Amino acid sequence: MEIGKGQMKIFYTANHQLHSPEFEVFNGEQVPHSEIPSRVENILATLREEEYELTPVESVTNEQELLNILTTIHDPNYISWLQSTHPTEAIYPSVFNFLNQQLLHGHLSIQWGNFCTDMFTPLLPNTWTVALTTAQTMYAAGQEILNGQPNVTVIGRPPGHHAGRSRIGGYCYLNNAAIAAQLLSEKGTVAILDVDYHHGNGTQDIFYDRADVLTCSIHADPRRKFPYFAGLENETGVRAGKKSNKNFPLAAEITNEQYQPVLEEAIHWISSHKPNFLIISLGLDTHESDPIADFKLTTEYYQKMARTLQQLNLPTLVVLEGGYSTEAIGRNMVSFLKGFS
Ligand code: Q9C
Ligand code: ZN
Repeated sequence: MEIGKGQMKIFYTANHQLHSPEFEVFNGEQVPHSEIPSRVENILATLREEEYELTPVESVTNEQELLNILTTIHDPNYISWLQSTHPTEAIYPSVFNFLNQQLLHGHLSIQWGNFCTDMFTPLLPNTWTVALTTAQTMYAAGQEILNGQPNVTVIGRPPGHHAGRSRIGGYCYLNNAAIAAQLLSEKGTVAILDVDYHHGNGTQDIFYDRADVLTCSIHADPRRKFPYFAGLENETGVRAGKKSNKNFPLAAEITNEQYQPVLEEAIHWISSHKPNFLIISLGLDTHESDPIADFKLTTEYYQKMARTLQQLNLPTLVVLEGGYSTEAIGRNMVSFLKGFS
């Protein structure tokens, strides 16, 4: 057994393939969807080759507790609509609600426009089932941390960090990191560090007025990349959450050498707030081969990234966010996991 394997418990969602979007809509055109089952299948296959022990989460065993958490971090109207709506085909929004009155009438493509922000995030017949299983997996992972397991990783889909309190998008439906953060926040201060290529706007939104969950994101500058409408340095939190959010927007083609000092600055910011728990929103779309992104991080670098994160010396929950190279994503995840010892 490799160093570190025993210290890291890995959960995955066994049913993720039931959520399989075919296309997204960009400028009126259908383009193949990037957030597809082969992402997670490639990771699981690579982890099995490397003889990691994997624990599947197959069913929802804590539905009431999950719904309590979900209606705390998300608008209860959104959660109840998602839970009770049973689309028989893929639903894409047609009109977006800009007043937030949530008049739930009309075709499902109108109703979906109450809650979503873009045409990249279709509602599919099994979206709720799969997203809720991933939520259950996050709950189980959070419980492991509370039971004293030092490091836990969740390999799941769909991702979560673009899902905000009442507006979701960017391939995300329920905010997975926020589910675990809400659970852990009952026992201490939580820091969420988002290293996905894209700004973690949903996570920022959910905790923007709270001091008990710090949020920090390193990402492509939103002046040129999704989510476009959030992610600048001057977004630092409000009310009780003043100064509890930190953003690091970066230029294109960032290399390992350019990324590392930013990561160290983020870690310094986090440690100055003395949190009790760390959640890593791990997007592997920062890799040099990613088809929708333009950073230049290498496979080897993810090991160094993980070692750097360990300097915080905190119980750590890692959750997969983006990463769209279905060839490299498994190797990149293994490299990251090897950095834990
Ligand atoms: N056709 C996450 O990484 N823009 N979401 C796609 C490419 C949306 C990314 C444009 C990117 C969303 C979790
Ligand atoms: Zn991303």
